[in-house]
Amino acid sequence: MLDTQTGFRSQGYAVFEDALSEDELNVLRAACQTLLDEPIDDGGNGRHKIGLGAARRFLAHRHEEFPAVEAFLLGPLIDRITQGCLEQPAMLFNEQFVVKGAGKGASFAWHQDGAYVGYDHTPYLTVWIALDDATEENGCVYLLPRDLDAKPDLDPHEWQDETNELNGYFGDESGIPMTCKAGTVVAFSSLTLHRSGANTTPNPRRAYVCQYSVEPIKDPETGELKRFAKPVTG
Ligand SMILES: O=C(O)CCC(=O)C(=O)O
Repeated sequence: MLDTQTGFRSQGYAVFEDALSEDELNVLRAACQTLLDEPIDDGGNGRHKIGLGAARRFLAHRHEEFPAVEAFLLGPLIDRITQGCLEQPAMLFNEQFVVKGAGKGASFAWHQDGAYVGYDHTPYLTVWIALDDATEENGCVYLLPRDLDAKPDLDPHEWQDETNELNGYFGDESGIPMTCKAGTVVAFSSLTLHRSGANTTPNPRRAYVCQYSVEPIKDPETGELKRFAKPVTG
């Protein structure tokens, strides 16, 4: 099952096909639906305003309300994936569902996740989990492979007011489409450039994005902890 971590440092990502059980998928889908049923909140209160109404919803930082989600986030599958990629114990730093609305789901521009942190930090791991089959039609993620040892830094990003997002790549590459079945994990570094397409299908495209660091991520000026620092217990 966990087959491709060997290339993680040289490629900047690894794919774990069919990684989640049906039960794990259902736990995440149920939590996602509960949050989707709430009124839309496009961000703010210390979060980036990256939502775009029903077209691109980020349902963030609510795992403590769902004990089974928290158990998953800190459990054995995540332990294997994070140890495989980071080669050391990890802690939960951040989590959010990302839902592209049916028929109108917005794309998401090229970025490195670390560009959203706002200050120097040790690169971390994003664990992107498909809750639906991901296709080019419904807004899958596209990656630019990156040798993490050769290119260990953040690239310049520009904030785009019209689309509520950072853009960190201005070249011609369209990236490798991470088309996959629901239950697949695409794990990539916070240095790996990625984007996602629009959802033109009649069904929503749901994903769960959880992020793992090797140390607490703190504002170097204030010492304030960003998000979470919960050890993965396995
Ligand atoms: O799920 C997606 O469409 C991409 C999400 C993403 O790039 C992110 O949360 O950094």
